[in-house]
Amino acid sequence: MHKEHVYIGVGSNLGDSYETVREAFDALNELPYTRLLTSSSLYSSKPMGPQNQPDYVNAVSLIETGLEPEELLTLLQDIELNFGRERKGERWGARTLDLDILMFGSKQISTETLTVPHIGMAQREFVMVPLFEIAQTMVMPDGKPISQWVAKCSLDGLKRLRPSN
Ligand code: 5RY
Ligand code: CA
Ligand code: CA
Repeated sequence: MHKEHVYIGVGSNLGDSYETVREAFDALNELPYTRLLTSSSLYSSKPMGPQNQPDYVNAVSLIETGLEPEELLTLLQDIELNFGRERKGERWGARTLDLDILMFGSKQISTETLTVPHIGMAQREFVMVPLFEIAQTMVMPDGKPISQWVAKCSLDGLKRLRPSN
């Protein structure tokens, strides 16, 4: 089967976010035609966008999958719902779990439901720092090495969390 490497952004800021992110890694590994290759450390991060919400726990995972992008998106949304995500209140509000497709091989996708590479990821330190941990030689969609983007990130508000086991 044809398989692609896909980077997934993981975030949580409701409930036991540390535990939720760890369990989300397991859920990714249990997707059909998919295995989890590696995950970054977990990071605590100050909210970007609306500020009146709890700090986030963020991480990035790398999976290998035979799923098509739209199939993967649907299954990621199912996982979010299984973790109790509710869609209500303001845009970009607090959530128990958020799973974003950051990169899907070298595909560029622009549909009603899915934009890949993920818009704005290069400006979000809570994406770029964990991504750099697991993909130090990645070339970004603009052709520049990831190290150049990470160097521009403001790191205040981002803390690497100590592994709990
Ligand atoms: C900006 C606006 C909206 C950045 C900006 C969003 C997370 C954004 C978050 C997360 C942290 C959101 C999307 N300028 N903050 N804010 N972690 N998601 N720290 O996962 F990301 S809402
Ligand atoms: Ca997100
Ligand atoms: Ca999302």
